[in-house]
Amino acid sequence: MSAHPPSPSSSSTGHPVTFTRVPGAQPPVEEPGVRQTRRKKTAAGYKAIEDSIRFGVGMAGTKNTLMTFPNLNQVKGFNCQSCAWPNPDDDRSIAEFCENGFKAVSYEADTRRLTPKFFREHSIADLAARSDHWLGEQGRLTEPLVRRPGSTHYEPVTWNEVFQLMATELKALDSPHQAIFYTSGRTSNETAFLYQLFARAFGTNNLPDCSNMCHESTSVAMPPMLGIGKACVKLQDVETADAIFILGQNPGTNHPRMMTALQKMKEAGGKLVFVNPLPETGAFRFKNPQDLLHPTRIPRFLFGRGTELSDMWLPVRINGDMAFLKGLMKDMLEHEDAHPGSVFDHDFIRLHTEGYEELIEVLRATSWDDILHSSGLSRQQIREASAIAMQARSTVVCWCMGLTQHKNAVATIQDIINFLFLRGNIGRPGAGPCPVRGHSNVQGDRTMGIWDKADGDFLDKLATEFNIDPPREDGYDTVAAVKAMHDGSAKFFFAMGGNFLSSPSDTEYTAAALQNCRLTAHVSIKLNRSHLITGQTALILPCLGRTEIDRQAGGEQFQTNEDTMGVVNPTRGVIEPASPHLLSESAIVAGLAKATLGVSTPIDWDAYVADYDLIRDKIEATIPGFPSFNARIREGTFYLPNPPRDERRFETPSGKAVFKAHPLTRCDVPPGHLLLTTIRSHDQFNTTIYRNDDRYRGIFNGRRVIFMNEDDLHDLNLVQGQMVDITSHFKGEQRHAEKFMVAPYPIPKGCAAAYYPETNVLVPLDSTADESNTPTSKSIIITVHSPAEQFLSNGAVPR
Ligand SMILES: Nc1nc2c(c(=O)[nH]1)N[C@H]1C(S)=C(S)[C@@H](COP(=O)(O)OP(=O)(O)OC[C@H]3O[C@@H](n4cnc5c(=O)[nH]c(N)nc54)[C@H](O)[C@@H]3O)O[C@H]1N2
Ligand SMILES: Nc1nc2c(c(=O)[nH]1)N[C@H]1C(S)=C(S)[C@@H](COP(=O)(O)OP(=O)(O)OC[C@H]3O[C@@H](n4cnc5c(=O)[nH]c(N)nc54)[C@H](O)[C@@H]3O)O[C@H]1N2
Ligand SMILES: [Mo]
Repeated sequence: MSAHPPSPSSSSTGHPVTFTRVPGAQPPVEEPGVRQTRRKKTAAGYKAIEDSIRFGVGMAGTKNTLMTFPNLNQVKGFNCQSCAWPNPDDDRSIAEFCENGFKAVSYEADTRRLTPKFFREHSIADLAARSDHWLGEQGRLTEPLVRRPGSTHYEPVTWNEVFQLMATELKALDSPHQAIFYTSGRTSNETAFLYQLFARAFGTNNLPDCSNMCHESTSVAMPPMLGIGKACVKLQDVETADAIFILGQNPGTNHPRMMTALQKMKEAGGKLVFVNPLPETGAFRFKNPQDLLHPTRIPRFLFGRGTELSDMWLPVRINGDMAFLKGLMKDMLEHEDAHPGSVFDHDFIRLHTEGYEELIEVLRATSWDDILHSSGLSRQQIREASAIAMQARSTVVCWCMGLTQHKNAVATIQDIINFLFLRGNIGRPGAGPCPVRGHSNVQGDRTMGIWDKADGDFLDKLATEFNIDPPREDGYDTVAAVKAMHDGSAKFFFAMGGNFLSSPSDTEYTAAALQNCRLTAHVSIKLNRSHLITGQTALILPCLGRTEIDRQAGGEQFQTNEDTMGVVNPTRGVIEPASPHLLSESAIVAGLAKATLGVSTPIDWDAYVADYDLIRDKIEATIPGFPSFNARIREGTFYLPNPPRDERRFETPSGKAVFKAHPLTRCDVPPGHLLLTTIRSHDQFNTTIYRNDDRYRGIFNGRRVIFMNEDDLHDLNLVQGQMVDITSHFKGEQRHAEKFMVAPYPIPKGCAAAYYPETNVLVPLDSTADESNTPTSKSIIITVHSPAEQFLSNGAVPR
């Protein structure tokens, strides 16, 4: 099976990419009037409480709100569906959640229902013309739905027919590799394990997941250096670090509970360096609503100005992080040269690492001119950041999508690890790499074997444990899956959650790919755009959410998740399911597996669904780190083993931590062009749009906004509030997105930012990170022009 079929439009150079637009593939352009006001200077505070309650009660009602929140992130309750930030090991607060967790839970615990009448009244085309926000507002799915070939509407269908339909299609394929099984990172460990087992028993490793678009660059960068692709810190290390560097992450919006840890770190005297093209509100001042739960801290919340977080904000150019990291290390090297032994941890380097000399050679060869040009920072800014790094006895580096979604992402992340190695910042308190994962169980899903790569040892174990013959060739990742559907080499698409139309790059191309399938099926809790751009036959399969009680033949079940620090947590729903027709995700996998594989495999799918303990026993038997899984999880949470963190041991081929030296990649943007990064607003979870606001950045009532530097506005003859179209440029191809409001913003000159998923149409499918194949959603070369203007084919904008 070829993993990389031809590119979308490799034949066309120098011309706009002429995709026929698929109606409804992109969110509609018409929006109420968008408004820009002043950006906020303090994160959270009263407004966070007020907003959460208003949104939460409005959506989930008082009863569901009162039933869910006391149980959220409690050991006997359920885990938040929002981000993967960990809970404290002990001493959990009675309100262990944040504003955006509140929104995520309420969104699921919605009291509104999608009835058969709704689907009779709304054709698929009608639904596709609505906004993403509107789709989510219509309530929970209540029964399985089918769109039969040629039909304009979805209609109810029985679960039995659902499984028969899918099994018939799967059995009719010429090869198992014509089927694709996608996963979004909300799926539990138990479902993920069963799901990958089914895909492999069926005969394919086509298991793309949201991780391919997310932290894949991290998962590729870290193992060759550390022997593991996960964070090597515990929550306590973040709270007690002497210095924390945060690169390419907006914790105030996307991991708000991380702010409590940063507050503790600051109160203990730590320093925070925030590296980001944007002055994100959450990085500066934080008023912690949790303070209201501690009598001694209430006055601080009521009368204080909030905790000052960042000691330094470095407004790096988009994708200037590698240059910054090289500058940081080069400055440290200059001090080390002047006073040998004063900066680097030579004992650690000698005893535990290899590749040091090569790194030093690269640092010496990298010029300050290149560093300053590419980073967009001054020598003085780098000097000050380096002083913080050199004074700190322990340093943690956190990063997220601002680093992973660039062409050179893997090499940049490897420079973070190089930086940490130089001062032995690994395997000791308050120190280490901290990639912050996005989806609440995306890390667990990968641990469970959701991976398009064929991992020989794991497949051997599956073969022995289940008496199956799993395929040994790599499958499709997300980008390869889109291409395979587009060129017809894949015909069956199944998604365990997520929004496969709106999350990947090149929306119009992805839409055509999905439409090219014989069957598309989505397991989901609510409607989203992927359900509306379908294959010949389409299925929507409604499942239980994490808030809901999961009753099976063997009684009430609980499941487990793994957070970004490798802690396995139990999660147990507390409210009645939204409808009696919902199945658990595991039951859906089992139904599909039974109908497809029949008695051809010796796996008793019904038994696993009746009692998830049996799935956990199999996880224990096949995946390292889960001894006595069922017993331990009943006692609470536990950490998965992490050799670099726990023992300074590195499971690399040489047993050493490995420095990786790369020359600095310059990122030059042609004159008249800008570099665009795509970001999340404060009121969305990925493609789920809670509301059309972005309070911290001062944007209200709309999402089609492009943040630009004042100087660029001036150079391009643009003014605040003006509507512009955006064109992206890649290898001579052009892609277009219409009607964005110009919003002047403190972002480095030459850089721009706009929201995802509205701008995914601009990201070329072939523009991916080296090695990890992650779409480069954070560096897109664009031009902007007012709609009336005729723009020139070379991309230059007429004055
Ligand atoms: N409420 C909420 N929580 C979420 C999510 C959500 O959508 N909403 N999504 C979840 C998921 S799946 C993920 S992966 C995470 C995402 O969490 P983040 O990575 O924080 O999300 P993004 O909005 O993509 O933000 C990237 C940040 O990097 C900055 N940035 C952009 N380009 C660059 C660059 O070149 N260099 C640097 N240094 N910075 C850059 C942006 O200004 C922004 O602050 O959050 C998770 N949590
Ligand atoms: N341009 C651009 N593109 C990006 C990114 C970016 O920063 N910029 N970020 C990328 C990243 S980091 C990620 S992780 C991906 C996200 O990609 P996905 O994970 O595919 O997308 P989500 O929007 O998180 O999926 C939301 C859908 O999941 C369904 N859902 C919610 N809860 C459940 C549940 O309990 N069970 C099931 N079965 N379904 C449920 C809902 O129907 C909801 O519509 O997008 C990527 N795409
Ligand atoms: Mo993500």
